[in-house]
This record gives sequence, structure tokens and C-alpha cells, in this order.
Amino acid sequence: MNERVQPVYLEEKLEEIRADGHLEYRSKSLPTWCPGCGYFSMVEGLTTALKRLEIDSKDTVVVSGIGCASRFPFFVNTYGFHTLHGRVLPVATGVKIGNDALTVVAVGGDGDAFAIGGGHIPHAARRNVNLTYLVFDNGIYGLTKGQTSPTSALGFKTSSTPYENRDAPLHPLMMLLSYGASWVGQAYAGRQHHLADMITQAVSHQGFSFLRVLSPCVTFDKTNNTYANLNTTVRDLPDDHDNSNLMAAMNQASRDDHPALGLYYKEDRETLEQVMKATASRSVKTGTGRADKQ
Ligand SMILES: Cc1ncc(C[n+]2csc(CCOP(=O)(O)OP(=O)(O)O)c2C)c(N)n1
Ligand code: SF4
Ligand SMILES: [Mg+2]
Repeated sequence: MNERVQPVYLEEKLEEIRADGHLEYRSKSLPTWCPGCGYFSMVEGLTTALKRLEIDSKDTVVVSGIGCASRFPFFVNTYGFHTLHGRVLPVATGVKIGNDALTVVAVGGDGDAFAIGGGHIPHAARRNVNLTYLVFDNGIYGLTKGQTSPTSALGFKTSSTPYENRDAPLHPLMMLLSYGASWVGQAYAGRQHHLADMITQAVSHQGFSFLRVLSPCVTFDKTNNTYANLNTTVRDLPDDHDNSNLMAAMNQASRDDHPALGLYYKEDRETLEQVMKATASRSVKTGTGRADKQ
């Protein structure tokens, strides 16, 4: 006979949630996302990661673009910057260059990242700016009521493609790997503990870390990136995946029929801030750049 399921009492659950202290990273504003939106997991994931890494709120800046995903800074108790559509990375890069003691987390949706903001990603990646970029990929424009995005599936019927989407989707992981991102991973809003682990790793990485988070838009997508579909299609990266091997990472990233979760690729190399400091100290030593030497 099946054991009876024991009830979970609200007070006990609240005590459990409060116990590890990550709630101190939540702001006083309740998220305004639709009930069931995958984005709630990201708030849980980032606050858990900051607590685990013992990074002070006052030393953290969360920068976002525009979109449902980009409302994120309002819901965390850190410094925040809600910028313009597609401009999250230039602003986040500026914040990091201005004060490299800060932990900088850039956040946005798939439209913000790969449509209007697509031109900025390769440069942040190749320069290895020491920040984390979390892209919440729901394959749709949520905020503007459900148009196709650059990651929408072929055949997807949306408000901008009432017959069907005929534009082939981009491959975000393949793009980031070829752009030279030094940390590339994938997570899923429906696997919250794994998501928190991945955000923790991404934030700890010294260099440009890119985490794509697959996330259902429960309001405007009833057919594609639903929890029911993603629960059956996502898989883990194979145990023997070598995340120092770029070709192995690309091989896994190209298989988007069953998207794999985990760390695809990681490499340690000089960050933009290190390059800039080295260049500045060379300039001081050689005197180049001084008006009296020109
Ligand atoms: C310059 C500019 N162009 C267009 C818009 C309208 N707009 C706001 S959010 C958005 C797309 C949002 O989609 P995504 O980035 O995927 O975020 P989501 O809402 O799905 O989280 C668009 C086109 C805008 N705000 N500014
Ligand atoms: S419209 Fe979609 S992406 Fe936006 S909050 Fe609602 S469920 Fe989330
Ligand atoms: Mg989107």
C-alpha cells in the first residue's frame, strides 16, 4: 500500500525557506510576472548563489535590458540598472570597468539578447569581460504580448506569425562558443536546484560567463517551450563530457532536439580588466600617452 503523503505546513515551509538566509537578497517588491512564469526560478537561483558565495548585496549590480525578464533587478536586493532594449552588455561592461571589485550580473530575454542586442554579445565574449550574462530564453517576446523571437521554433504560431514561423532559429550556445565566451552553460527553470548550482558556478567564474536558461512563457506559448514539453526533452550533458574541449562542446550544443543541461565549456584566460590594467601600467612605464612625450 502507498504511504500517505504528509501535508506540508506553510509555517514549516517558511522556516525552511528563511533558514539559509538567501531571502535577504530578495527585494521588498513581489515579482509582477504571470503566475507560473519560469522567471521566478531565476530569482531563487541568483539569490541562492549570492548567499552561497557570500557576496554582499552592496557589492553586486544586476543590469538588465527591456522585457519581462529584464524586470529582474526590481526583485533582488542589490544595486540595479534597468537599461534600454538590447543594451544590457555595454552598460554592464561599463559598470565592471568602472569598478572591477563589483560582481556584475547582466540579465535579459532572448529578444533582448539575440535580436536588438545581438551585436553586443560577440564583443563582450571575445574581450572576456568578467561578468555573468543570464539569458532567460522562452523563445518568444513576452512583454509585448507574444511575437516570435530569434529563438522561436520553426512552425510556431504567434501573434506576429499567425500562419507559422518560417525563420530558422538561432543556436545561442553555438554562437557563444564561437564568439569566444570563456564559460558557457545551460539550465532549465523547471530544475531549480540545478539552476542555482549553475548560477553559482557562472558567478564564480573569472571571465565572461554565459548561462542560457530555458524558461516557459506560460501566457503566450501553449505549444512549444511548455513545462510539459521541456520536462521530457531536456537531458543532462553526458558524464564524460569534457568541458575543456571546444569541439566537444559544439557537438553537444548543436543537438537542440534534446537540449542538454550543464557546463558545456570553460576556459581560463585573461579578462578585459586584467588586459586594461596591464596596458595602463605599460603606458606609465614607457611614458607613452603623456602629453610631454608626444
Ligand atoms: C528600442 C525598442 N524596440 C522595441 C521595444 C519593444 N520591446 C520591449 S520588450 C521587447 C521584446 C522582449 O522579448 P524578450 O527580450 O525575449 O523578453 P521577454 O519579455 O520574453 O522576457 C520588445 C520588442 C522597446 N522597448 N525598445
Ligand atoms: S508574459 Fe510570459 S514571460 Fe512575461 S511574465 Fe508572463 S509568462 Fe512570464
Ligand atoms: Mg523572450
